[in-house]
Amino acid sequence: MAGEFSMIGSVILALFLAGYLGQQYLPPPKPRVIGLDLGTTFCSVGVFHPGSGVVEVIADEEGRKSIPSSVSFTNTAVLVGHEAVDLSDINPQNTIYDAKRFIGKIFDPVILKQESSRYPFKVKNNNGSAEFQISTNHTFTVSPEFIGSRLLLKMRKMAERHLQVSVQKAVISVPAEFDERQRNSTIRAANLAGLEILRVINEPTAAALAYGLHKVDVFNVLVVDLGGGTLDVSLLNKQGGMFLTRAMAGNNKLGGQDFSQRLLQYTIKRVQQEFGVAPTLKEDLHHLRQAVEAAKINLTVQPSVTITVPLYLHTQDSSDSSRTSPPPAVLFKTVITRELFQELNEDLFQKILAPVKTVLAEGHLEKEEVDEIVLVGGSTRIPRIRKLISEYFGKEPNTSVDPDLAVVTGVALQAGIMGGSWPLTVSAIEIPNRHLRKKNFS
Ligand SMILES: *[C@@H]1O[C@H](CO)[C@@H](O)[C@H](O)[C@H]1NC(C)=O
Ligand SMILES: *[C@@H]1O[C@H](CO)[C@@H](O)[C@H](O)[C@H]1NC(C)=O
Ligand SMILES: *[C@@H]1O[C@H](CO)[C@@H](O)[C@H](O)[C@H]1NC(C)=O
Ligand SMILES: *[C@@H]1O[C@H](CO)[C@@H](O)[C@H](O)[C@H]1NC(C)=O
Ligand SMILES: CC(=O)N[C@H]1CO[C@H](CO)[C@@H](O)[C@@H]1O
Repeated sequence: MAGEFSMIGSVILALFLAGYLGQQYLPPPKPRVIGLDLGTTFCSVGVFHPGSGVVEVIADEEGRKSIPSSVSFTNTAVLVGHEAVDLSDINPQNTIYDAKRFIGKIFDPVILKQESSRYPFKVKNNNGSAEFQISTNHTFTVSPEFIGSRLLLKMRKMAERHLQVSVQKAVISVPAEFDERQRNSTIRAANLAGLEILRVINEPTAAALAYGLHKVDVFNVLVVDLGGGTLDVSLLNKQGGMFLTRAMAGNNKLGGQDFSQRLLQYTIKRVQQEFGVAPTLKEDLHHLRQAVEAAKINLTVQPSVTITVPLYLHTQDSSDSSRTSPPPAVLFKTVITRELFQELNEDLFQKILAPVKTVLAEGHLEKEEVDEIVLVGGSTRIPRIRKLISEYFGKEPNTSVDPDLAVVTGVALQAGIMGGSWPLTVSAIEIPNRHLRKKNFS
């Protein structure tokens, strides 16, 4: 009898060993849950690889890890991301962007009208909800959820192509200020893209996860998220492995677009000084805008850049239609230094500190009590902005993760946790709190 038992024991031991060795030598399972960052201006998708513990942000066919949050409708197709942006100049009324500003929100009719006036496409009021009117060879309306679903579908496809498995589950991030309705609408957008959402997490929490702050000994974390058009500042408390949002403040009308706009105004003035005529042609303004945008990005790593833009500048001879379009009339060339860029924007940069001070006051914290500062969003690459924040706190912010990918990196980690991927055992839940409101400075 004893022999029989020990034989069963050996078999169990052998099976156990085989399982253990198998785990060591078999390829690790593929991620089944993806992490989605559906941003106002860009979206990304990431996964956590079980086994290696590596977070991978998935690139498109061209190697780009962020997709512009734009969807363009033509007679024959619905284009998404970069392809939609390429059409924004020739098909502006049917190229929708910034849909996240409208998703799940009930608007006062006057406010919605004001908001709509900022866009080249038509925003309609459907009993308080925003809808976009599309006019291709027929006229129809689409919801912000529908726009979101096309973006999410594109990211799902990118993940499936890359992983070579079908994906049906995801974790998604939303701004901390999103209410239940906005969260539900975001989930609906994902459902329309064939995705089940296992968890919705706040963007600042995701950024903190990206820095591994759930694993280290910190208590107060300040997250500054400065994107293309909005600033969000959040104060998080970590209690155990969990993050609690203590306070939020921001500015819905401050971001990279404003800094570019200042530079554009400056170049327009320079063109007028040099050639005696202001650039008013659409093409000229488009090329100046592109040059200024590139210069702004370059100035984050270089002390100065030279921009060179061919301009037509002809405005008076539009009556003479017999001539075919002439070559550009002049070559505008100018040097832009980092100092100049800073001078042009210093008052805007200073505005960043107002919501920072507000969240500290609301959280009853002195600035010295902030343990870590996390920077998120492309505009936090601007050296002057980093300096402003580090001087205010007297310590360096956490910047080692690409600020454009910090949120998606954290969401992918959470997706790994939800997918039960070894070796992640930490639970980084966040405590939702309904009564918090974001203070806005715009
Ligand atoms: C719109 O035009 C495309 C081709 O130009 C055609 O395939 C499509 O059926 C048209 N749709 C409507 C509603 O007319
Ligand atoms: C409009 O919204 C209100 C409340 O938000 C609701 O009671 C009403 O039924 C809605 N009307 C339509 C036509 O959807
Ligand atoms: C959001 O969705 C949940 C679950 O489907 C539902 O119980 C809740 O009433 C919804 N809330 C709003 C504001 O739509
Ligand atoms: C931007 O910087 C890169 C090098 O970092 C350089 O190759 C490129 O020409 C620069 N672009 C402009 C517009 O100055
Ligand atoms: C300035 C800086 O890099 N601070 C922190 C960033 O986050 C990690 C935690 O992952 C800390 O160890 C760093 O000190």
